[in-house]
Amino acid sequence: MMQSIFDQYGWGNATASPLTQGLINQTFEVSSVQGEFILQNINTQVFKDPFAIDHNINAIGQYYNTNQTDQLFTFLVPNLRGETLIESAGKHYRAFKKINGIALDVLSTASQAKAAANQFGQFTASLIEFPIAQLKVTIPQFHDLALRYHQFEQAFIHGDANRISQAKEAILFLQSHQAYVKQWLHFTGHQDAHLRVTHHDTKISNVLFKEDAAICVIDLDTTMPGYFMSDVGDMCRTYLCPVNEACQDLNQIKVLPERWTAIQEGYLEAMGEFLTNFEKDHFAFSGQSIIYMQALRFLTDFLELDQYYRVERPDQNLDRTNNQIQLLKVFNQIL
Ligand code: GN1
Ligand code: MG
Repeated sequence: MMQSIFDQYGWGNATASPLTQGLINQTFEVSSVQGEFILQNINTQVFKDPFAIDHNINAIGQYYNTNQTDQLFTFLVPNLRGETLIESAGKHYRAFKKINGIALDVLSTASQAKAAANQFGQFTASLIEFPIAQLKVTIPQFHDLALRYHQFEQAFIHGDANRISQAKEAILFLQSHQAYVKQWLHFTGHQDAHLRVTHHDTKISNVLFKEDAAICVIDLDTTMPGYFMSDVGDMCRTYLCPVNEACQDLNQIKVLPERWTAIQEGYLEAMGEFLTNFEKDHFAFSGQSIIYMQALRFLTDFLELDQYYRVERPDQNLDRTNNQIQLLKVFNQIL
């Protein structure tokens, strides 16, 4: 199976070992005579149109090739037929040239938070002049908080009855914070909120580090037009706390104020000149709304019997939900 894919790329004597950081796609590190590559099997349950992703990554890559030739970027590797997306036994694969760097699972310092925030900010800033209409929407309404709330409501009506009663407390908490949805709609409907090239998955493992420097953003599957809140919000969700979304011990969930300062400084250093005052006023709301959205999404999936996020045990999506709820609570305490 793997061999037939290697053959399509012309990789001789290749070996592949799995990388397990992502929750959606299957990822392998490939080592071959031709070099080191990242090979991914795209989850087409989640990404229904893998050609849209392929199109976006190539469009941005071409833009950099013309306008910013020194930009480090996850360029797609063509197979022997020149295709950057291939189908094999009903599955879709694509490969990247491996960039040397480390993907962290959690951060250990505020300076890493600043460096990552700055790198994601630079990504959007570097594409300010990119013709955004060229980007395809890879997941429709991906960060639409109103839709996420609606899906959550559907799940606690039609979802698994046992799980609904098991998750009662989390359901009540999320219902009682529904005001975030209204605030989100107020933001997105405002004339001073702008659509820009947005990554939509700015967790720490999606930026490569070399020592303490963030060198390159990776995983552009959800890069599409969006609001800065999506990126800054996901930074808050994943950089503020010393433990990540997998931690089940709620006592360890804390928000480190110096990380909150670091996110603002790092992001604004790159994006400050482009954001409107209205957008800047929504910095804290970015964190609140995206943490809230992630709690809704994990809980929805728990109630729907884990159809979306990969799990190793039955309560994992509920534990992830409770982790995110706790994070939201402690984040609100520092604001
Ligand atoms: C998913 O696959 P991964 O880990 O890059 C998800 C993100 C969530 C994240 C939570 C397409 O990202 O939105 O924030 O899990 N991506 C998609 O860990 O749903
Ligand atoms: Mg991702």
